[in-house]
Amino acid sequence: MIKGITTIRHAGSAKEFKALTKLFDALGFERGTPWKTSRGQGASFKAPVGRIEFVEGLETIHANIWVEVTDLDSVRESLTKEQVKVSAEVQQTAWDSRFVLAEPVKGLKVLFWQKNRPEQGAVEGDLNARGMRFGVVVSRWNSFITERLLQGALDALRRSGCREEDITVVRVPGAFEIPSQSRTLAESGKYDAIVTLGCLIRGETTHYEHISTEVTRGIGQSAQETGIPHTYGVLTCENLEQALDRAGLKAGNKGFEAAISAVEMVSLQRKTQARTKKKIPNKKNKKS
Ligand code: DLZ
Repeated sequence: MIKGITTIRHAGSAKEFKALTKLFDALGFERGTPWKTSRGQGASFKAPVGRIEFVEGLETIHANIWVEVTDLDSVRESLTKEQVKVSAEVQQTAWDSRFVLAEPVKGLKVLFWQKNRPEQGAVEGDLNARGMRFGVVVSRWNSFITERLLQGALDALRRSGCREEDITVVRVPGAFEIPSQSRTLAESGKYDAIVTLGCLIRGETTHYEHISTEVTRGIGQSAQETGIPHTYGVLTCENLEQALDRAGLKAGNKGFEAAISAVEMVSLQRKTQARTKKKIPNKKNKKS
């Protein structure tokens, strides 16, 4: 019976509405369908998990909007970048978490919190693409399909907070040319990840097996040898119908998925690199 939960806040003015939507866009929230009438406007933001919680007792609530995050420190940085007022700095709670309290517009407080010990202690990438740079290599062969993959990929990057100027789209003739261009972009050092998009259709492609094997191997090799994450949005299909399904109809859009995976991989790469970085011994403290 129950379909979802929406918590609604009045932004106050159009200026404050703009400030709130700008912040939530920057944090990588997925947008819902907006509305605008002569009486006003609404902007909705989706989260992977929603819940409503009633509280009783002495616990301080701080804000009516609580957003659970996986990387509180990045959120704190975004608040500074977005020049959002922070009413209470990052602090520990009595219930094994940390929070920061923001006031994006006067009188409207948003509490961001993170569990100190996330489930299973796994290292995971986030989906906030702000400040990340992407190379997108897309083939023109079967452009009817690959242009849809490209639209899906761009949509995913923008929704994740990536700026237009941080995305470079490179078009190549066919899938066979994807690996070499991907490698050129990866080696340039200008991109955090490469998204590859193409479409091979068995029934219409001579040497289908050879081309698809070579493309997959080439993209994998470029990723391994450059250390830059590459994600795979190259469709290998039996027929046009299957390709259409994977380019935005029944089976989602593989371009969107490849781009989202790229965002996650960049974030993950940064986290694992930070964890595995060798500590440089401090000479001053070294006993001779
Ligand atoms: C030649 C060819 C064929 C037959 N089929 C496809 C296809 O289904 N999808 C695709 O992306 N590219 C195809 N190509 C083109 C090759 O990938 C390559 O661009 C050309 O052989 C030039 O090197």
